Amino acid sequence: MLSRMTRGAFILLEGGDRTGKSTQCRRLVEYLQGAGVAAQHRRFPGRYRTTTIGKMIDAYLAGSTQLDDRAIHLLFSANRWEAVADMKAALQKGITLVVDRYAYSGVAFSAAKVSGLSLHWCKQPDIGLLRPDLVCWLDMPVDAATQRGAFGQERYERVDLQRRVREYFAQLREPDWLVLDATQSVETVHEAIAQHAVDVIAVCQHQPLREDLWQ
Ligand code: Z5A
Ligand code: MG
Repeated sequence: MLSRMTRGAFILLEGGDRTGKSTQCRRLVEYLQGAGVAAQHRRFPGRYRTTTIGKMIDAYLAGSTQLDDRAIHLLFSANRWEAVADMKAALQKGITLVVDRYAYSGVAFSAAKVSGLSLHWCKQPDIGLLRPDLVCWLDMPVDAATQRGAFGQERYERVDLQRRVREYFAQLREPDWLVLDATQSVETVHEAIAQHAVDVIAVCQHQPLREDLWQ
């Protein structure tokens, strides 16, 4: 009997600063690999910081360069588009991708600036990107998140901006998102994510990739 190639799932962790996204991504990849599931961690801008666009984003976040708000928004989006081929190849090989931030961060951070970029405008460049199979929103009050470590010198590490980012995540939230109380312990949050991830991996393995974000 012919065995049909199965694809991996695109699992996204989103949320404000210090909500535990990177901790949970690492924990989920470790758990899935331990269970025999091929899984890899990707980050935005993260892994894709080695590209020319990624380096421009890094310099901007560090404050060493200035850019128009629309220009940096488009660079963050371009950084996702330049990753699409790599992400699709991995998913089609059956590798589940656990992704740390994506277009929702892109829109929430740009819209939260005082420059008045609308949600509608911010979404446009990411339309048609790969759509995640599962979005986990790690949500918690900003004051509690800052107690996990004072903000450093990076451009967006300010309490007022982070509060607005949280409001924009609430506006972007879709009915099928898994919303998690990120004040809970690492293990409690992990168990909820892992259970949903396993279900999603099973359901989407024979489904085509979804290339219709916000369409
Ligand atoms: N940005 C953008 O503007 N546009 C875009 O399109 C994209 C991003 C993609 C860089 O992000 C910036 O880019 C970000 C948004 C913007 N700006 N800001 N600010 P980043 O992803 O590189 O940010 P980061 O440096 O990884 O930090 P983070 O994301 O804020 O942290 P986190 O990953 O959510 O948390 P963590 O590192 O896992 O945990 C933080 C601490 O809390 C750590 O000490 C943990 O041990 C602790 N922790 C974690 N979980 C728990 C629980 N459950 N209880 C107690 N303590 C915990
Ligand atoms: Mg992180």
